[in-house]
Amino acid sequence: MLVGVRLGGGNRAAVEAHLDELAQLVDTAGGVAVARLVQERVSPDPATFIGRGKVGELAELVRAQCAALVVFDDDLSGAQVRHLEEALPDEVKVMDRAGVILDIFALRARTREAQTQVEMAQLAYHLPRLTRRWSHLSRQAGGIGTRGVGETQLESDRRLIRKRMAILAARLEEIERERSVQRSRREALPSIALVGYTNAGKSTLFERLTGTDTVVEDRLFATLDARVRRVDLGDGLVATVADTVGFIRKLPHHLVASFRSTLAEAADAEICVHLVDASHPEWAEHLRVGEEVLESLGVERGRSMIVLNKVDRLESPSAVRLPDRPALCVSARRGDGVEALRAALRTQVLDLPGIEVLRFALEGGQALQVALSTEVVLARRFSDQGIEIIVRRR
Ligand SMILES: Nc1nc2c(ncn2[C@@H]2O[C@H](COP(=O)(O)OP(=O)(O)OP(=O)(O)O)[C@@H](O)[C@H]2O)c(=O)[nH]1
Ligand SMILES: [Mg+2]
Repeated sequence: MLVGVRLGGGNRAAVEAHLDELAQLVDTAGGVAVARLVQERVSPDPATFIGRGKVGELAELVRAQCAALVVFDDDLSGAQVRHLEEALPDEVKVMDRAGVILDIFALRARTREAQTQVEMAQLAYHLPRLTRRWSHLSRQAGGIGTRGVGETQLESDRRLIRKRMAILAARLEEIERERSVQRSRREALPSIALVGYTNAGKSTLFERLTGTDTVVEDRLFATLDARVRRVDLGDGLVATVADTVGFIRKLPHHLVASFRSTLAEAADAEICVHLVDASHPEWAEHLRVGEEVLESLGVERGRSMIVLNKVDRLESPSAVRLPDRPALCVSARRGDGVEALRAALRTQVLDLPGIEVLRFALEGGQALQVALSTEVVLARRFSDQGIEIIVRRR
């Protein structure tokens, strides 16, 4: 059962679009959405989010549909989850969007880095929600005098979680150090990151640009780890390109914090290619969410380049247009526009600070030798006129 709330006279279509996406998330997590309930309220009810009356209606629907799980599109507090579970038939669980996203991340995490980040995010998510009393104890003693026992148990649970989180934090710090060592080894090469909303086609484009096989799926969050490969930008000019974890609206903050080392790949890139699925009805919101995340990562506008993907699905390419900026249009799947993108990236790289193109006559031996030995050479090209090298000065 999916539950959405239209707060303060918000847009009904937007609530439905968010629930469509929530249904997709539930599907990715291995569930099936059987029905949805939308409630209108001025503000959320502190105890049940949707209000007592609506909870009765929800319980009826859950019973009628034999639903096992109720997912709210908005964040719920620990107390709200508890109140809702009490009011619903036994065994029915209540979760929010963040809980589903975490579940997907846990399913997808493969590397040690991703697993550590996911576990950290899960503990951070569960810590404030750890409010249940030990029901077997309170039932035995009729609830009287068990308060102390329950609280003690809860306290020791919390202590255990905090201890585990400290261990994970240390491990993540170590992983982050490793990553930054790797990054500094690659430092001489210009760095490009592919970023954007989940399912925008980042991995497909990564594959196109680098010629490697990657996991491409019509699923949310197919990629959880940042992967970095070399990319040829034409005429032998090389850079690194990173495929990254996708963004989504209402991405929980603790999750962003836990995924810092993965997202650092985007934050540190000299050029961010912000990929947007132009065939998605909500593309404009995806673009906005992406820009927000990039801003929170400290990526300035000048460093990012918007690229509209999946144009093969559009009836006319002019159907999607950005009001204030030019954007390249590509089809990562079919390959249209990818070479133009490569050329645009090449131009951007040549514009980066410290990058210079040096030309030497064929017999310009000495000066060329000096340049080759003192600069980082990114590309060299021979022609009738002489030798051209692209260097990066430090
Ligand atoms: N029609 C069409 N489909 C595309 C295009 N590019 C990617 N797709 C499809 O879109 C889906 C998602 O592609 P991915 O490359 O996995 O997307 P992603 O951005 O890496 O997604 P996450 O890793 O989940 O964030 C796949 O089914 C792709 O085949 C395109 O240019 N046109
Ligand atoms: Mg991907």
